[in-house]
Amino acid sequence: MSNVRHGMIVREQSGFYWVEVPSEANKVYRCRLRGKLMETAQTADIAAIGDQVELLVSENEDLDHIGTITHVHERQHVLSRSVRTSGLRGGGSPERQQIIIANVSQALFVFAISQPTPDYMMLDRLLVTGERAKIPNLTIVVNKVDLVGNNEAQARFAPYIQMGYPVLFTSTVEDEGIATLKTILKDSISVFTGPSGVGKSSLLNRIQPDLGRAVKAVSQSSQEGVHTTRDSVLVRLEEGGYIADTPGIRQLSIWDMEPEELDGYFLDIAEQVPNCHFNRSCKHYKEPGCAVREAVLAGQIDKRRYKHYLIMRKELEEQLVATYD
Ligand SMILES: Nc1nc2c(ncn2[C@@H]2O[C@H](COP(=O)(O)OP(=O)(O)OP(=O)(O)O)[C@@H](O)[C@H]2O)c(=O)[nH]1
Ligand SMILES: [Mg+2]
Ligand SMILES: [Zn+2]
Repeated sequence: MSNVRHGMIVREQSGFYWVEVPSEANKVYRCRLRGKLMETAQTADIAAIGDQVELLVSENEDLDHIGTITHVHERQHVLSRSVRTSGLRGGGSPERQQIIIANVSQALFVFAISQPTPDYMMLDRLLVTGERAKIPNLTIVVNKVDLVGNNEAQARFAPYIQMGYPVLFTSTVEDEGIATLKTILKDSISVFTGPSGVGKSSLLNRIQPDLGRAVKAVSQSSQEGVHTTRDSVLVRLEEGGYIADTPGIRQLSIWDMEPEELDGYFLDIAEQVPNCHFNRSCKHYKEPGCAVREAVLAGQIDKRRYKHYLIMRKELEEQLVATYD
């Protein structure tokens, strides 16, 4: 019998990959990457959770792993971010693509309404990343609504509701929104991502109580998360589908984007671009006849969103300049 198998990476930690093999009743093998895969300088992670892979299972019991990943299949819909690198790891480039999850069909961006206060800049970066990656479904989850109440929570996320993003309000302590969340997750491959301490692991424990994902209180002094989750895991749901729990994000940089693309990924801004006088080249800074700026001044586009657009656009332009250093 051939010992080549086909499976999906369901967990990743410290250079090990756990691969689930459907043809063997979802048996999981702990694997390393074949040396050859790592030889060439890479601008992206070689393997990540959600990847479809070929693996070779070893008979040698003495190894610290029992499988070797020999091939990683081409990916669709990758949720990723850019990380700075030095030396060869980035294939000579100062940035590398770190893959949060491969082959994902739905991303849930999780924030807390309080403790920690929502990081709207990170939310806007995640939305841009998700739009750029063409992930079919993007949902915003606002957790810990027990701390401020539903009305207040809805008011704070109004710009996102208005843009048409599904915004789900949840509380793991009051069991709010959990049933809806289960319905949303059913039969798709989804990921929870967002800052530390917002309750990603707590939500997962609520959805599937036998999991026992580690959960820790936010820091008393800073009200921020303490980075409890260290591994990335894809959990198979009893109702069908998979959901990934990932470590809280500290910083998010956009991967591989031209400055001119950015306005297309801000849905509220994109809507106005055709009305700009110089619509093809308008940066929406101070150009005459800029419909975006007019919409901001008229209160149709949220000021904070516009500011975030300006900040990100500037960053992308600086990155472009830096490529000629
Ligand atoms: N009040 C309130 N607290 C919550 C809720 N959900 C989670 N928490 C608390 O928030 C803290 C952080 O929860 P975690 O589930 O560890 O957060 P996380 O997003 O997984 O954090 P990292 O793993 O560090 O990225 C814990 O003390 C939870 O008990 C909620 O709905 N309401
Ligand atoms: Mg966690
Ligand atoms: Zn404009």
